[in-house]
Amino acid sequence: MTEAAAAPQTERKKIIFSAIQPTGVFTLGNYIGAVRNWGKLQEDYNCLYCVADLHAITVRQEPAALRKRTLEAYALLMACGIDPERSILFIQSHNPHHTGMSWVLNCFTQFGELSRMTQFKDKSARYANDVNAGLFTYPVLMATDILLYQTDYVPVGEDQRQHLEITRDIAGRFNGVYGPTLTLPEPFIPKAEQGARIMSLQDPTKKMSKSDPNPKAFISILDEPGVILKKFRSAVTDSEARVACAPGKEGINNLMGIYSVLTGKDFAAIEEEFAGRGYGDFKTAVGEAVVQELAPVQARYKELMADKGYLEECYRRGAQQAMALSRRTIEKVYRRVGFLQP
Ligand code: ATP
Ligand code: LTN
Repeated sequence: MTEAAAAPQTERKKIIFSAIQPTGVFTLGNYIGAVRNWGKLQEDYNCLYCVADLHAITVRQEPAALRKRTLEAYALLMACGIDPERSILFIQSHNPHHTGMSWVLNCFTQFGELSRMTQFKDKSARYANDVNAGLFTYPVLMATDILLYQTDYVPVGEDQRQHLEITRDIAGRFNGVYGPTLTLPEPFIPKAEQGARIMSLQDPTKKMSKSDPNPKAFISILDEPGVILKKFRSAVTDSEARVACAPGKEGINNLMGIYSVLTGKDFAAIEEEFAGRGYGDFKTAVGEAVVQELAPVQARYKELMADKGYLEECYRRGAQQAMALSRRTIEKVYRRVGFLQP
């Protein structure tokens, strides 16, 4: 018996899994709500992170652009602190177990429960001319991503909570029929004041999204400093000119949230810092904090993109590592449902 196998269960590091779609350069919302936290978890957990290209084609993508964005997303994850030596960092379509197991789990998911997913309702309204079956079964593929690796925790933004709930329902249903097979994951969602939901700069009642047609609505993490400052200056706020947390001040509250996460100051300290000062000063301060935070990410990204050979080496290794782990689960699942061994 190896030492690792002899170690008591309690000493096993818990498993973390998360993913992001290569549908555009990450926004400040993706960064604060999700990706920024992923690097920090590498110390205490066994982490797997993936670029969800299979999910991205639920909305029509131009092939050359998808290829380019997938590599960029991979490099961006590394630039945001994910170390492929410490985590398994891979591209979803490189591990065929995702599509294989997803079919099985489709057969354990009800039409009714998929119809209730708010992301499906939003996206089918937005892309009304292409409400394809992949968009509908998107949550099943996401559940597969998570369950294939016997994940304990899934760090995501608030908008993904419902998808985590359906993942647990699917796993519970499968285990109910066949006995314990799949680990039920828990969400890891930052507290509201720690950026679980960063809002659009042009409509603070909507979440900031990288596929928003209006680029003024989001900060891309590769935006130049001048662009970042300009976007914050034109952020929609209110006419009261008072930096404070209150209903009807969603725009200001969103900016306070961003500033708070990046500076570590709480809302009371921020109100005090900007008491009696106009929104202009506040918006500039928020913009400067964002510029400062993103400078090292942007520098690292440039270095990485200049060495495609290294990126390729990393994603190839990541795919092998991911496959080695997921093989155990998919083989077990296939056996349990009654597939004859090949
Ligand atoms: P798209 O616009 O293409 O649907 P998206 O910007 O919503 O994409 P995803 O790839 O769906 O981003 O999400 C990646 C991660 O970022 C998820 O964990 C998600 O919860 C988180 N996230 C996305 N938008 C925000 C936001 N505005 N605030 C906080 N977290 C967010
Ligand atoms: N649907 C997610 C991206 C995603 C994901 C996952 C997140 C795909 N597979 C598995 C966590 C775990 C989104 O953020 N839109």
